[in-house]
Amino acid sequence: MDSIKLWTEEEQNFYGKNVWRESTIPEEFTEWCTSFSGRTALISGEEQLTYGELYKRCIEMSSWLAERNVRRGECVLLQMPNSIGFMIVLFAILRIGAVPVLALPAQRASDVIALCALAEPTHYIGVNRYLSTDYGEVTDRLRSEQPQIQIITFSTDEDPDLMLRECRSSYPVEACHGSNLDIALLLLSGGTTGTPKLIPRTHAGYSYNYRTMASITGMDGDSVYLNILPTAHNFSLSCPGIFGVLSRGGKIVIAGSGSFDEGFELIARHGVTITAMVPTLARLWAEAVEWDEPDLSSLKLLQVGGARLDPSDAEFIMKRFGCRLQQVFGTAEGLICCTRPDDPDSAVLHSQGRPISEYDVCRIVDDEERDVPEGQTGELIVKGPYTIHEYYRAGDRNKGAFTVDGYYRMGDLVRLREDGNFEVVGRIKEQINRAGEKIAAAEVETLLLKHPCIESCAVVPVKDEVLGERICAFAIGEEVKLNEVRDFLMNNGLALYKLPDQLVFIDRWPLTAVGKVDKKRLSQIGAEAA
Ligand code: OOB
Repeated sequence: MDSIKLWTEEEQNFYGKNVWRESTIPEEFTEWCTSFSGRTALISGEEQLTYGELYKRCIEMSSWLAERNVRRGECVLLQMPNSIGFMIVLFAILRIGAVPVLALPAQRASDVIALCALAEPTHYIGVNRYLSTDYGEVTDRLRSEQPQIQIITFSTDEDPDLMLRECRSSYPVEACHGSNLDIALLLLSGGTTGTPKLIPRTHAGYSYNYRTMASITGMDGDSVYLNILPTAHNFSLSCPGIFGVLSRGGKIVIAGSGSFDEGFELIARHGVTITAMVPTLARLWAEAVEWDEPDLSSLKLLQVGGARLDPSDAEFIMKRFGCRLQQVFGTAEGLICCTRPDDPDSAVLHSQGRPISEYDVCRIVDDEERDVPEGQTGELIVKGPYTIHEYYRAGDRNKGAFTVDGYYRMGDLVRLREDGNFEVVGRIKEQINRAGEKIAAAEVETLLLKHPCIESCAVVPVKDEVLGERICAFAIGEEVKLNEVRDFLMNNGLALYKLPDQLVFIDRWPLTAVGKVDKKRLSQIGAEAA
């Protein structure tokens, strides 16, 4: 592993005394498994594992991996679908003190190759196939382009829960006792295309992240968390996600897919109390509630985050699920904001919440990094006890992403409301620059959703010879003509220069690996459609 830029010495002393724990994540894992030994930790299909059993399986797996040369301080690229096996392998790698690089199951060969070139892992650990995805192309290309990487693939054919029963060994491994400021894992940054960026999260910072979220969401031994989003994503791994729930002795139910029929059944069967979704999925499930009439009475908290949630969708989702909604606005780089379960509806429906830690230092700034006047919109920049100071091996690419005094630039345009919560107005890059006029995609989207024929929409820039960028609106719903939509928007007070230049109806959204609407892909489709 290369070393990374950390907090200043002064910050480290302060956080070390007041904020962080001294332990590493695998040490905490051992504590959880010991304290909650007899309780159920994981459920997938018909399989169940207690904390004690999970611990035993992790130790066996770490011996098995160590025998195959997985070593402390080396990177291991891990790409597995959500499963009990994924958790066993993840905790086994952590126990050895190797550093898992968490690729998402939906990432294809070219992404994996790029990640390997950057992280230089000694191993790739994956599966042969899952649902409709065959990972043969990934492993074939790795064999020819990165022959030094050892490939371990588990077969999912006979054992869909990836219980990996064969992976036992008596090879001795001691649990690694590293420093809490070592890199625990490398997460992928949200960017969908181009060279990937790797996010080095330390044990101290990551553990603080999931422990704080576990306490805000009130996790305890009675909590039952339904894991739907890819486990490798920060939202479902630590907000509170898998780590946060396990740290309190709760149960994790692993869904095999994102489908609502399976999800509703699991919620009713296991008495699920909390789950996390992206807005597109939450809306879909909320619609299905009407005809499926599921029993969702056990559900206490529905977390929605990862992308903008329109207030009218938020209201619809909260009503249909019949439980508290929590908006989570966070990033794999660190900062997590959320509304609190006891916040009034006005905050839960209309804002994206506030930082989870009193030690998060957030500023809203203009192009010249000056703080904007109160209540004005600007870019959110942040530093604090769990936000990174640089990407792993990014060299000059770190420059644009951090300020000279160590703040991470979120790239999001936000406004601080009077109640102390942030409202995310858009992404800096989601501004459309139409002949020099800047248009926030979100403003047009909010008005478009008021149109009776439009169920959901996304507004993106499309390269244009005359305008530089034109405004392209994508919609799902009943087809209407561009002119009618423009008239409608104008009547609703939208400025003339913000009216869409192009309107494209589509059947379903192209999605990124975690299930957010893929706006880059939409820009391409818009260019091709013209
Ligand atoms: C989460 O993390 P990433 O790293 O995949 O993406 C971060 C970006 C943010 O900078 C923001 O642009 C967007 O995703 N975002 C939201 C949002 N939550 C994330 N935009 C509007 N409203 C929200 N609620 O996406 C992530 C990580 C941990 C918890 C939740 C989400």
